[in-house]
Amino acid sequence: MTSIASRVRIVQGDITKLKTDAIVNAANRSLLGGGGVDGAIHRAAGPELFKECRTIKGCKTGDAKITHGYNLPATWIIHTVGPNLNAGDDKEKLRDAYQNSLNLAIDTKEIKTIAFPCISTGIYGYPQEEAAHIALEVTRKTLKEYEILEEVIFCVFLDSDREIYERLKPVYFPD
Ligand code: AR6
Repeated sequence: MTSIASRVRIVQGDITKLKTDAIVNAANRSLLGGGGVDGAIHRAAGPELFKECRTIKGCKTGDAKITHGYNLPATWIIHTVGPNLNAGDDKEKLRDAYQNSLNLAIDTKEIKTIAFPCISTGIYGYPQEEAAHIALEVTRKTLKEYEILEEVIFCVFLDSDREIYERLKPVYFPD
């Protein structure tokens, strides 16, 4: 069996360029688009994504919903809603957002590679390092349990997040 550490990768840049089976969107409860990574994903995927999102009727904080990727190189988009700390949401919902996104990927059977942005750490105001601990911990537990997931990518955008993930990855995933 391949080691768990070899199934985790940190990539810095624009998540809309990644050719994974699925990318995760840090959306809001309406699922109708917004700023940040959500805006970038809707722009890159094209108007068909908005049409499909309209049929879903939203997503609760901590839940995850799946759509096609349309014009993206990724086949699927898993939309999740992290807690908005600026609105007083429960911090624990970030764990749910990661876990439910991974569960949905596993349930679809055909998703073997998935990329996450740093959910909630932009407009929603979650402290970056604390969020990274949650992302890495949930991912470690899930990769141990489900071999079907071949690769989880943490797609960091900011230099500060790259530094955090590169420092913490060996703590959670020693070679
Ligand atoms: N690729 C990867 N990461 C990105 C990209 C990109 N193209 N663009 C920004 N990021 P945010 P949130 C990073 O604010 O805090 C939206 O309006 C960004 O630097 O996008 O969960 C939604 O509709 C940061 O590290 O998401 C919601 O209303 C991370 O993505 C709200 O923002 C998350 O920042 C969600 O806020």
